[in-house]
Amino acid sequence: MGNSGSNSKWWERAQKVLPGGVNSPVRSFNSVPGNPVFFQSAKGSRFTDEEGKCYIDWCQSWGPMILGHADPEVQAAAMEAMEEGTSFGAPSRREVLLAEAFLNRMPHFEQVRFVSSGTEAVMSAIRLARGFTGRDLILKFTGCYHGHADHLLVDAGSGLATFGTPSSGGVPKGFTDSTAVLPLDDIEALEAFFTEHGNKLAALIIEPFPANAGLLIQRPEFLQKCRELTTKHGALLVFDEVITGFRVGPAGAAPLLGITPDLGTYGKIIGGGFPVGAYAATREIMGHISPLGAVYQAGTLSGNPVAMAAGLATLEKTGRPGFYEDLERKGAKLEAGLRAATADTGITADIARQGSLFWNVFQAEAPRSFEKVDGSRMKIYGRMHRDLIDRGVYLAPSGWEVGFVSAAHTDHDIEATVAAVAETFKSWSSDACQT
Ligand code: KE4
Repeated sequence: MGNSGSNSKWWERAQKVLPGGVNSPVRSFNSVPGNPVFFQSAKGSRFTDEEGKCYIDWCQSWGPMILGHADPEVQAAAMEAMEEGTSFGAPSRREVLLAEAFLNRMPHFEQVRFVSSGTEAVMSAIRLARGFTGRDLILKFTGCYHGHADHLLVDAGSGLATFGTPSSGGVPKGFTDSTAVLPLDDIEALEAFFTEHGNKLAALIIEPFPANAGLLIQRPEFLQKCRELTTKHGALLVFDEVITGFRVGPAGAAPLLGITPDLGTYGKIIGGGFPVGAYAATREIMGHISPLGAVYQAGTLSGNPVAMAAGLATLEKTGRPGFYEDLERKGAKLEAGLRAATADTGITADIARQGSLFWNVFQAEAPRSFEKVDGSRMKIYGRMHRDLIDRGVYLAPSGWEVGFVSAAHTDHDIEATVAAVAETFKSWSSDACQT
């Protein structure tokens, strides 16, 4: 298809016309050796690059492709919708159908609004929480990523709550003055924060399974404390489920944890590979969003009919009996294989996993907070990433990101991946950089 050329040729051209050669920074291979491979096409668990080389893909477009790439039913649904037009800027039945399918899976919510990205979903949910409570302050956690809205691009030291200082250029200090940041997995710090600031807090936002600084699985009691303290102080609890929604279970993390958030944000899977984000809450809270209420939010391509069709086909297929059980079986098989491949190699490593989300971490025990992630070990991840690319296995090009098992991954894919990892580690044990 097209003049394929080589990865390096496309990379050279890309850097001339796209900042950093990419349309999203994490694709740039900045934190792993080598340069990006250019995807030419993808199908199921695999993709082919511009040089015709095939890879087993465990990044899966960062989460949307839970069915695998180019799922035939999703493709057909999108094509069918396309034949009826691609964008109306007016209500269409598919928006209602996806909203109904979404809410059927989320009994704790009564209404949903579709937007075009996870960032937009989170930005809108925070604005809604502030409008609903009449308060400005929001609380996030170090290591949690909620998209690139200015007030959420905030970082902070660990330990005590600090008021956010922008962790991105171009964000005025004032934009983050109302964003507080705490470390994950620290109940004392959380309680101290609420004692001092609880009655000023509009919302606490958290990824229920933080998956943007590795997979930092939280203790249930920490998440329960977030729910208890937000309720006590009249603040809203926002679960950012852009990754976990429809990923870690039929309805995502909330029902799995037995915690009902006030607002949820979604993306990735609900678009089936097309740009879709969403936020959901009770009718009471959603009643504050325009055109019903004073909180404004809009979008030209929100509820795009083709994207709705792809999302609907994806939700329908993931709703079939045994879908998540099969994902769990494959996730467990991959985890067991990776652990076996590491055993007796002298390499210090662990695997964090929640269903079909997994993280290879070169530490003795997968940490629960950003502060406990040993960044110096990411170079080992980078070495593994490079060696696996050479062996036709593609992981996320950053040790801070997680891997995704899809329904399209086969036992053979898992066995081939485990064999490639074992071969890689064995090749290491013969050289001085034992890790
Ligand atoms: P998008 O705007 O990228 O659709 O969603 C932002 C977002 C919000 N919340 C969570 C929990 C997220 O993980 C994300 C986006 N995730 C990253 C990968 N870790 C997207 C990949 C990228 O930035 O290119």
